[in-house]
Amino acid sequence: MIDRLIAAGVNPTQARAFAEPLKAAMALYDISTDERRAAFLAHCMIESQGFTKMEENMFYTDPARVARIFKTGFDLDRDGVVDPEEIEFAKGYVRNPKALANRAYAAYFGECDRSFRRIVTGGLSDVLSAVSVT
Ligand SMILES: [Ca+2]
Repeated sequence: MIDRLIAAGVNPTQARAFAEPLKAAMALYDISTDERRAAFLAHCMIESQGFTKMEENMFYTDPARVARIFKTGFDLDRDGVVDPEEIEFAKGYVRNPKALANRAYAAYFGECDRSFRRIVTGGLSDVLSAVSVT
C-alpha cells in the first residue's frame, strides 16, 4: 500500500501515515475490488491534496462561482440554471465557510456544525475515525 501511494504521488511521510488507516477503511466498507480501491484512493487523494489537507477550503468570494459550483444548495428553482436571483442569494454565503458548507452540503449531511465538520474534511476524517484512527 505504501509503495502504491508513493507511486501515485503521495509523499512518503503521508503514505506511511495513511496506509494502514486506508486499508482498515477499505476493509470496513468492503472496498475490495481493484476498481473500488482505485476510485476510493483517488477520491481521498483529490479531497485531501495527497493526504496533506484535512479541511476543504470553503472560503469563496464570488457568489456566481458559489452558485455554479454548489448547485444543490443554490439552484433554488431546481431548473439546472444559475439564475440572477440565485447569485444574489449566494452573496450571503461568500466569505463564510461554515454557512456555505452547511448550505451546500446540508442535503448530504444534515444541517449545522456536523455538516460543516464533515464536509471540510471531504469525509476523509469520518472514514478514518470510523476505523478509530483519527
Ligand atoms: Ca435555477
